[in-house]
Amino acid sequence: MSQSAPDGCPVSNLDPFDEAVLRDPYVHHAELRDAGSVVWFDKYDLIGMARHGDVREALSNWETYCSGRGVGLTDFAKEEPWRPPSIILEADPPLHTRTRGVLSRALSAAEIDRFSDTFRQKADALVSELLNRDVEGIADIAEAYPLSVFPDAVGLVSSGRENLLPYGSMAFNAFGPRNALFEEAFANAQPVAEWIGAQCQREALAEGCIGRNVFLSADDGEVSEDEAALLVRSLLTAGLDTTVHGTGAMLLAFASHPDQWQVLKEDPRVIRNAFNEVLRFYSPVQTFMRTTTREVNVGEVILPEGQKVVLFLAAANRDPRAWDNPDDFDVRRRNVGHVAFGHGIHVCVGQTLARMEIQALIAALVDRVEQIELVGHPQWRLNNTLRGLSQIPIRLRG
Ligand code: OVV
Repeated sequence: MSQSAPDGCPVSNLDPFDEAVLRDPYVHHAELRDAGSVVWFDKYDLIGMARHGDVREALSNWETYCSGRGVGLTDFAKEEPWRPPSIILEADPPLHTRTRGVLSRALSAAEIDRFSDTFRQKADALVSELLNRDVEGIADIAEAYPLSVFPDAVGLVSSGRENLLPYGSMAFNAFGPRNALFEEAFANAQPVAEWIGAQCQREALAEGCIGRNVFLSADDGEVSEDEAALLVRSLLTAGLDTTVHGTGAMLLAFASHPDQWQVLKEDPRVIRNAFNEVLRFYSPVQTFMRTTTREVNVGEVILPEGQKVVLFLAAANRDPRAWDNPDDFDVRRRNVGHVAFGHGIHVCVGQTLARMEIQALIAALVDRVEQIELVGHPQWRLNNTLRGLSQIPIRLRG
């Protein structure tokens, strides 16, 4: 486009947001990793990193690779973001340190533990209802289960929960270019965004729930009332589509690897590691971006200040430089160090909640289901950032 590649930087003509690439990214990820530590995408004036070591280094080095200019293609220093920026995701220290502290407390293990019995009961009830029937795994499980637990945990009291998934889809598409996926997601944006805005207010949230508890930090003077509302917006933006995609990935992984389901049946203590393996293997969040705050050397290549850098979490999670047989789904492998939740100061602040939700569902399934049988063809749902299914016809054989 307007700029040109830094000296010595390999150039790629790939559009990483092309629908064919999003549907089947693996050969492209391998090419990007093999090209070098950094690659220049001509189409977007964008640097990419796809190797595990480089992605981890960029995620660790928040002073050089900042988030305050946005974690998508839009550089907030130059272009208007689609909504007021997130004060945790799209922020750097010292603001990020303060807001992160507030959400860390609202989402701490002690807070989340209060929901553990409810999650398990909802999961058990759903599995009983669906056992030995043909089910549409995404609508009936991957969407239905998180929708049955997450909005209540946050404390949403009013109707309109059907707006949550479309809003998440908008937010995750908005990290990419203004392509057809973006346009489609934003076709009905205004009523959806308005509803979300209304749910972020203190009065809209049930006493004692996670969202309402964010406002306790406003009472303490740690954040303003408006900041508390923006942090609830973060919960609502990031908390549902992610777990829906994680649950769908879990179903796909075990439907296509029945031997691995038997490993869980024999030893349910493997569930936690198995969920990490699902995340490593499918990386529901495929990419996040950063912007350089200074000139920085990456190997032989010098990146200028103000350079957007896309970090391919999914490619890092299957980098043969970091993993033995990365394309094998192995619930017993040592998978610590995967970057599906990110890494460093911005690592997913809601992961305790996400894990508890999905592990409760896996435990309920392990108890009752002999095999998650694939009875039709899975369909991919395309998004500029998220990779997951729109459909997976399965039978839970008890
Ligand atoms: C889509 C997304 C992911 C993570 C955090 C947020 C949004 C936020 O709004 O803070």
